[in-house]
Amino acid sequence: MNFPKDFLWGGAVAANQLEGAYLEDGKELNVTDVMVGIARQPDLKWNEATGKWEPAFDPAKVYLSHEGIDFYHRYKEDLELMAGMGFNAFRTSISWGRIFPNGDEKEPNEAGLKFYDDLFDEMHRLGMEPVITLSHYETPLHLLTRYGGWLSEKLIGFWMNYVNVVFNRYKGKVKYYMTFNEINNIFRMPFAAGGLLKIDPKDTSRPNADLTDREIYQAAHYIFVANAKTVEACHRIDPDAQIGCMLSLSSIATYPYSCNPDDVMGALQFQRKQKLFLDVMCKGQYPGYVKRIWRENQEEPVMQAGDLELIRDNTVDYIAFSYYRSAVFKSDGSITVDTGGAAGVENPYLEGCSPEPWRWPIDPKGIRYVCNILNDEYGLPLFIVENGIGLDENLDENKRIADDFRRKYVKDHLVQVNEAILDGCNLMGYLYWGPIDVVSAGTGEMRKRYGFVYVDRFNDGTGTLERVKKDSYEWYKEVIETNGESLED
Ligand code: BGP
Repeated sequence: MNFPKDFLWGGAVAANQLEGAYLEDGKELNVTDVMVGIARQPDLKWNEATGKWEPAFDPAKVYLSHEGIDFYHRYKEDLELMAGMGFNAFRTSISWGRIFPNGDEKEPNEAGLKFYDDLFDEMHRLGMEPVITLSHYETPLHLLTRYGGWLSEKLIGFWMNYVNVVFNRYKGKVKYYMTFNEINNIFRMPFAAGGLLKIDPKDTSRPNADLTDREIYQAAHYIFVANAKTVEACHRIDPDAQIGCMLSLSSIATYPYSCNPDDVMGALQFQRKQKLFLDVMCKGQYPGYVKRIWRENQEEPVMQAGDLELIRDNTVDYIAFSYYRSAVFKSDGSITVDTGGAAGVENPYLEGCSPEPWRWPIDPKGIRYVCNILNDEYGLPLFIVENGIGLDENLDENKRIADDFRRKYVKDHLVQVNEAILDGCNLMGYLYWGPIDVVSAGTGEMRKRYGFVYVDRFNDGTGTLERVKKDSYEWYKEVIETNGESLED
């Protein structure tokens, strides 16, 4: 095994999926607070009188993220459990709304800042490097209902207030930042992943019913400008910190179904929908293929003088990404995107998929493939900040969970990560997604469990919140302890 000595081993979570305390210590609603699953519709209704979208909580739904796994109050216990596996890195996000509850205040909320101060101190005490996402589906709701979110250029200013406060406050405490989690999901999940809401809709049947691609390209441009300004601010305020983009890159492993040139070209065009984000944030320029789309569909975003130079001069330090599965593109088949990446036609060459009802294909070699493509095309350090498997699990009569399926999934993927390192990829680390059971991003449920640690909470909101180590806990611990050598067994 060839994992570097300083390899970052650990796990990743996001504030909105585990903190809970959704209205505590000054925090107001954010985008995920008004939905059960980001792949679904937000619970908002149009108020004709005020001409605004308003929260419309559905009494028939359980909003599990409101309490999460109560990490806000139990983080010390949970971090101890993570440290128990030997983590030297732990990824979480700062919930923007804890720092600026509505997003447009002038002054930050001290209680929110203090929470993350204490959290990061605790991580350091336990020997874990904080790896921090600045925005993980946590845009304050007010910014959407009042301004339209990132459809408005004003968001750049509100965002910069937030990140400037963060960089100054946590200077020296956080070495690894990422800007916008999986921002390439903006087309598929514009509300939660993109932070977009049309505030003067022609169709009020549902939020964003008449959102156009042109509008999304415009919002993406504002986000690219914000990304570049954030990179500049981070480097200036805290020169010892590194800042990366964070993208869902499973879909880089979108294979052509056959050697039919339509399948091959189609797969390439599909990959480019993701590569666009890499090209702008890593190479500092819009690629020709997107300019053609804009030209042919009148979708070119409006840009301010200096935007392109700013983007060119402030590219990210590393590529952080998630990888869950690969997909197959067939020119006459269908292909969709969700939190796991793309889902096209079935790949008969894979060993299988995760059990019902999710059935995510399992393709360990895909992670090596993605690392190699990224290394060849961008030459930047790579950080795998999400990879994992969600399973429906219950404690047996001995209060045990024998999750061999998970162990095999992680082992097979890590073996391929090792291959990628041998191939010459510069891998910074591997953070397993959801080392403790959290609320699922895509479906908003607890039943889809990723953890090495089980949390006693169920889809109906019941449960004691007790934490129990699964069998994989000791196994992952050994992998980390031996810096991957134990994977050879
Ligand atoms: C990624 C998200 C995570 C996450 C993971 C698994 O897209 O960044 O927040 O939860 O996917 O997805 P899910 O929770 O839908 O199974």
